[in-house]
Amino acid sequence: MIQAILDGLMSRYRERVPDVSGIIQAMVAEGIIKDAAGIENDHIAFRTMGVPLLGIQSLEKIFLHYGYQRRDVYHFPAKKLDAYWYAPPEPHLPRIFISELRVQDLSSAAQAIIHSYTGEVKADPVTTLNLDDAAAVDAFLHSGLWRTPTLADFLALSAESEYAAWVIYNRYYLNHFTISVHNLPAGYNTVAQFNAFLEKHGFLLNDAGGKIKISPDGALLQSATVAKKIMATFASGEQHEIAGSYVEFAERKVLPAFAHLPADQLTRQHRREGFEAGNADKIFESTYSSQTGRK
Ligand code: OOG
Ligand code: NI
Repeated sequence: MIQAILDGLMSRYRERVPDVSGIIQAMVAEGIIKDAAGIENDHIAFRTMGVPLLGIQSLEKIFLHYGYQRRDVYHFPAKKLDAYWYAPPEPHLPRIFISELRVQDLSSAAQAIIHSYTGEVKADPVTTLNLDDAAAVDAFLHSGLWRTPTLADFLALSAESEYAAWVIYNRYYLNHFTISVHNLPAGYNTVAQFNAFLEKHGFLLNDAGGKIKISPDGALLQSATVAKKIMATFASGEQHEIAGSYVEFAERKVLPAFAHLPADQLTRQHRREGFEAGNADKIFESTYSSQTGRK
């Protein structure tokens, strides 16, 4: 069951990212929702290493197996990333966004560090998984694909690609889930209003390119918290604080063709779909030190 896999991802993520429970509690306390079940999850996101046996082509097999469909590709030349989004088989399930580091575009020193870890993977690990066994898939998503990195390797990668360093330590841990704001009660159903609510409660928002990331068509608005630091234990026991995961917020406006529909008839298909490279480019920075180092 895809639901069991998604639940497993969300439970690990809630444990690692205190902002998740913090935001849900603040929403309940303010009367925005009755409980966590009142939140619509717009999408979840993963990061991967773009090497032959791993990357998007490997991880996506899990979700394709469960009926997700690959949609648009996005390129991030400056960050050396590519990404796809996947449409869910049923409208109550979250979309999925999977990005991949263009490892071959890094310096030879950084590539050598990455390959020293990813080289431990001798076959595409998803091809040997029984994808119908949700418990096996859950265990796979939360187990090491390669040995625990050294702090020196982590820091060397960070200097060149903070994304690379994030993945070498965090692997397939959920990078974020996304609260859909457009179906929330009036007063909270725009990203601008929801951001004001979050800041009133002390949550720190990613301000790269502005706190609200807006697609050129004006119909997809996104914001995100800044990832909190987690204490990471590296090889031989060294401890160092690194960026964990974050929470995102999305507002999808009703498409002009459906503007006449009454609010209670609106469903996902009437709203702006997909993602936006310009928005995503800034959202990635929620785990970058330019954001995590802010006060
Ligand atoms: C993903 C950033 C992009 C979106 O919704 O456009 C994104 C990441 O930080 O890995 O989440
Ligand atoms: Ni996102």
